Amino acid sequence: MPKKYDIVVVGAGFAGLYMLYKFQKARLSIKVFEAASDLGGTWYWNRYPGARCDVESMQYSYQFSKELQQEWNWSEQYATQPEILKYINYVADKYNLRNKISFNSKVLSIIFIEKKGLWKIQVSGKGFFYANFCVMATGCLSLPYTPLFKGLTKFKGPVYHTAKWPKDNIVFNRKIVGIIGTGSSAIQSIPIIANQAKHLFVFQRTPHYTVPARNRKLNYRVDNKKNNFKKPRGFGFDKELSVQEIKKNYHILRKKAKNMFSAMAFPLNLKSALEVTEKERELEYERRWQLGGIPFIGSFKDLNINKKANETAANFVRKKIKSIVKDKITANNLTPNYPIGCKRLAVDSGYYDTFNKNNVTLVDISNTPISKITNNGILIEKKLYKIDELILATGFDAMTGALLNINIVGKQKVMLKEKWKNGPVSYLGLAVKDFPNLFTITGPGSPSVFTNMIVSIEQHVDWIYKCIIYMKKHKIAKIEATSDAENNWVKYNKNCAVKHIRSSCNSWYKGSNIDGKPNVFMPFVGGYPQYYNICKQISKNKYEGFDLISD
Ligand code: N01
Repeated sequence: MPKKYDIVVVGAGFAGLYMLYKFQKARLSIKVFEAASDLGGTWYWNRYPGARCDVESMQYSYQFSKELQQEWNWSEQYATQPEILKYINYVADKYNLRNKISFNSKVLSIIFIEKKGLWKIQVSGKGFFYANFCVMATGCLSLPYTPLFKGLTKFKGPVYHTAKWPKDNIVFNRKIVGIIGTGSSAIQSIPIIANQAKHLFVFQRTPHYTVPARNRKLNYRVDNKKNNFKKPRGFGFDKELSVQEIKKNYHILRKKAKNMFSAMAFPLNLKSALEVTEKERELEYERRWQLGGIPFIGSFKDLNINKKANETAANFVRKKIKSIVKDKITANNLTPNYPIGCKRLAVDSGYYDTFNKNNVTLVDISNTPISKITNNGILIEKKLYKIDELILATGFDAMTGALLNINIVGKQKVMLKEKWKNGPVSYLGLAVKDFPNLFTITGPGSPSVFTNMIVSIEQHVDWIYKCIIYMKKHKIAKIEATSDAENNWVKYNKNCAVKHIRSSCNSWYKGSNIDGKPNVFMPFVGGYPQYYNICKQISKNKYEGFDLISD
């Protein structure tokens, strides 16, 4: 008889770990299965050169524990992948969470056994387990995507995927390197690889917008008498603000963040880009460009919802590209023609400037896709680009990939794969009809990738925790989204997306990066505060939109 747990969690990244922490004292048995050999999720796998988070470190961290928040010291405004991994490990050790995690344990299938009213979980190499509840903490960007390039397996040299980077210290000294893709991962790694490689060929299908990070060491003030916390614009965006001042006022900044669309605190201009003079507009864009990071998109309140307003910001960045990149053809090829922020805005350290280096060549493949990969290079029409090593920065099967990679079968043998064949449908991005007692942390249909992920993770875990404790207290055995609630949520999601700039171009938000994936805008784009209130109201109304089935 397989071992039975109250709760099985899939994934030991930020979400799985917090889930474990939350239920540690709940007198419920809980087990986490993780495919990797250690903690970290995204931050375990994405070890490519230059990998760091583009949400400020002091925001991209847990807030469930005041003590943890006070004792951990980040070194830079934007933390590197190794520092984030160190932080996750610190949290696991501090709260003694490791002993409930089974590593090297890939979940293959999760099947609802109606007779028993339990989920049966198959784990590679570990056998079968039963659980009352299944919580998918599988992440939004965790299944790497490798396009079906003809000849890829024939390439003689090493092939790396940014999202599955080896643990060894890979250095590209004296190598001719080809990188395919120009999304955030490529944008972060290209400047570093260009400093090492003999030559770097960047194969670009679509140019991406990116703004400078202006990353810096955080300010640990020795002289604590001065108080700069008078009118904080948000965490590290105040260069004067010391870590001590931020920590003293963490609750104010965290609250400010939760009232923002993206659950991130940064200065937001409440004027429309179209109500100010051109001079004022340019000044604001320049100020933000100098400030660095994601706040650029907060230059005016309507950049995400008004195409004309958006065009003013897009034009500013287009001009910047042309002023930085000296070669005119390269500059033109690097200049996007779609709205800014439609594909996720990237944050870089010297990206555009890298194309001024003699050892870097941008290869525009927008009209002439890669014909094939040969044993020693990349063939574009008749031209062979000879390379020693190949990097695939080709992204992820986002939002649904990791979930559908597991054979999840619900009531009456409904397969999640089948149910989502035309795109994901869910209630709140948290639950799916026909899949009772199964929750998806930051699932499609929730704000997830449009927010500071840690805030959204904590909100979902807290909600699930409250729900399970409520069920125990009221002797409820099963919770399942109703058809109506699910349909209404999907409809509402669609309506929100139509008005938003982010649904106006091809991107992984829509699944358009993957051949054959349904073109459906997946994240909820109504903003974190609205979403938070909806979830809160639903639990307050005794789980409105869910069927609750007693023991
Ligand atoms: O992936 P992407 P990513 N032939 O999908 C190209 C997060 N992230 O790993 O745009 C040629 O953005 C594709 O071209 P196109 C962040 O949310 C966060 O870079 O589809 N090219 C594109 O250029 C980010 O948005 C951080 O035309 C092909 C690239 O590959 C998300 O992860 C850091 C191709 C893929 O770009 C994904 O970023 C890094 C083909 N057949 C990532 N197929 C932080 O800082 C695809 N491409 C937190």
